Amino acid sequence: MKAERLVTSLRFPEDFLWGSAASAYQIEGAHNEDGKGDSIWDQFSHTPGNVANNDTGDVACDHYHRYREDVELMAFLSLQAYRFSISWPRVLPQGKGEVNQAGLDFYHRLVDELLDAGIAPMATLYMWDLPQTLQDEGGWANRDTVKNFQDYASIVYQAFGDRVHLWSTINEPWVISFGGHYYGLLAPGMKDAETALQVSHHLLLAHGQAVQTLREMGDKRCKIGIVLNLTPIHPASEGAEDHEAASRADGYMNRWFLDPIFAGNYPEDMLTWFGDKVPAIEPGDIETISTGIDYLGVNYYTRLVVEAFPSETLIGLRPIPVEGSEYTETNWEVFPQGLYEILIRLMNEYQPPAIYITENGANFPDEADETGQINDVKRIEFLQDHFLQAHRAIEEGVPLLGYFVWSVMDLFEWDSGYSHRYGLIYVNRETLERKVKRSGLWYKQFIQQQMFMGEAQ
Ligand code: GCO
Repeated sequence: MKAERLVTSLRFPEDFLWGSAASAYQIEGAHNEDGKGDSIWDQFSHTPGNVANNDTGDVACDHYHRYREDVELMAFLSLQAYRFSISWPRVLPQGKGEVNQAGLDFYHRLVDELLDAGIAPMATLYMWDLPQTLQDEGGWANRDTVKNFQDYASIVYQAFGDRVHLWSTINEPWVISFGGHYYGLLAPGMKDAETALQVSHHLLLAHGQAVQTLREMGDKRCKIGIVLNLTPIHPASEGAEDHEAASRADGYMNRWFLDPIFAGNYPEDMLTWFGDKVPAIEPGDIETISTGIDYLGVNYYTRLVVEAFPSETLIGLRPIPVEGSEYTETNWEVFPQGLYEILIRLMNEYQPPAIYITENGANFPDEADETGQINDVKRIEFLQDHFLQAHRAIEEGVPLLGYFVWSVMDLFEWDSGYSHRYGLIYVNRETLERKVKRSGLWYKQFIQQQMFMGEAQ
């Protein structure tokens, strides 16, 4: 590693929470066991051509059966918190109506195991796996799904609210809306801009209602927030058109979600830009969406540099590669200072009461060395560079309370299947055997010392 990265005196606040994350469909497997219903991801991945190598999450990391071993590994890594998601169709196979006790029981076992290991659970209610039965009725484009989500949320709070004190409602509404309903790359694989915008509104509404429901049912210890993927956007040139494009991209990816949550309105410039595609918004919706949250979860991976591109019909721009920059396998630019930029901006423009980095990580090709160790030095550098930026932001007053590295283990990476590895723990795809990578060992040492330990020391 480069010498300047070996900072040894950098301390984070005492009670800062260091964790790692994963999600139900990406690791659990057991896709049709113990009464679980199909989700849109079961259907999508079973349709040939949607996922690289036609991989599916049928088995994934088999975490459903191996959760004990996995929690042991998390404890070995000294994780203080673990962020996971609950599979809605495991709890409610039809999306509504009858509860599947066996599904709830899995999460009871997982939560108890985590607590026994001294690891704080952070549960996400929705990380993309809508029950297929609800998709058949229109999915998130149908306003009834909001009510069904609220019912599902109450069942889950009732079951776990005594032991899980950190909750998030919806994970990455931008990706669900546009990745799933406009670009068609993710489940349910639709390509319709109006539907995507309607979905975005319903997701935000579902979020607001789920916050209110938790508050009403409430164990006072519970903290609740939403998780947004936020992306700093920079113009490709000094030209006015590229500047406008960058501002539009920011409106589309960041402000479309931040403004209603924190300021109680959709951004004017985007309402004008989307024109007659703007979704149906009923009286009272915005008030619900802007119900106060306890924290904002930020998933940060990269920035985008964009140029005006009028033939792109929804937003009129396209991202361009940056010469000289390093890229991950996903083709995302490595840009640690973007994390600082986004955190400072949140503090200045939106004042969230608290922030967690709910995801940050990278996929690089992981190769074992001659002794069989997975020597993922690039991942260590990536994390260390991002931790430094988080630290800078804390020093400037950003109320950052914790950091979840994505991901705890190699997992099903959505449309890329198993071809992309993000884990601190390596998963052998043939045997499903786990092996802690060098980054995992580095993170363990970092958490224990709460400061950077240069590897060379
Ligand atoms: C999410 C993300 C993760 C991805 C990660 C790497 O839903 O929060 O999409 O599931 O695995 O962002 O691409």
